[in-house]
Amino acid sequence: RGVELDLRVALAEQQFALAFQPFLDLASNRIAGFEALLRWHHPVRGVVSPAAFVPIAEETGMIVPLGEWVLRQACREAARWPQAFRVSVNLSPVQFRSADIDATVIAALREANLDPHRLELEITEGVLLQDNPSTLAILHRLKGIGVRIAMDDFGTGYSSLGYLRAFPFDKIKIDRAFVADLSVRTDALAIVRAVTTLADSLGMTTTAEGVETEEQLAQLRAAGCTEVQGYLVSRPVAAEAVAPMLQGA
Ligand code: G
Ligand code: G
Ligand code: NA
Ligand code: MN
Repeated sequence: RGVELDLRVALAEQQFALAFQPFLDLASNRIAGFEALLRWHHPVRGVVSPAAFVPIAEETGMIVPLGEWVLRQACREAARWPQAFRVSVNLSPVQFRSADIDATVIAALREANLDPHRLELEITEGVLLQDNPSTLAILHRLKGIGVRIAMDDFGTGYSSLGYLRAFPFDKIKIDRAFVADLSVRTDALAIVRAVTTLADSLGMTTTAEGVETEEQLAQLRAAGCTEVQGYLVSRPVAAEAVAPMLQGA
């Protein structure tokens, strides 16, 4: 397929880049880390969102080399930051199905000389849905060396509660759909409160995604969220913009 070839060429010709979006710790009001978000700087189409090409990369298997590039690049960038912030990397379920993802992660950490405690992997319940017995072993192995594991897009799937029991996540990312609903539906706040309480009792932290207004921030603070992420704090920025942002922080 044309797109698969495009992706191969793009990887070879270094058309991919990472954008970084900070998350803010609400207790200290300080940046706690950055999520790495993949961008394709297409020579004709301009900047292409991962929503447009990750599904194709998954279908064709290109997500394996592409995901490896993301891991290595994110670790390399984080190692150059002036302070030891965390870096979060999104992993596709397909990366667990093929390839030894744990070896890839460990190699990326070693190559960048990055402390494993600074790396966080964001997985969706799709990873656990595959019912692959090696998935849990891989997650436990990575957690064992200090890598943090976050459940992404929490609340959007079918049986997220079951997945929380299947693996001891360090962090739950509350999907931005719930945050968007905070101003329009009173039950959204009840749901966020329930998730933060649940996370607390399971020894996990929470990050609310897609925070755009001061009102949402105040509600999330009152609900006991650990961290927030969203346009209110910052849009995703280019790698070169991370260090200047930290100097101002
Ligand atoms: O940054 P943006 O809102 O365009 O991201 C759209 C979607 O692409 C989000 O669901 C995000 O999690 C996903 N995404 C961003 N970067 C990566 C990546 O490096 N790997 C994978 N698998 N998904 C990513
Ligand atoms: O699925 P995931 O949570 O990884 O998606 C991350 C995506 O959400 C990124 O593509 C990013 O651009 C987008 N995003 C980040 N902050 C906000 C926000 O405050 N509002 C909205 N609408 N999208 C956001
Ligand atoms: Na994510
Ligand atoms: Mn998410």
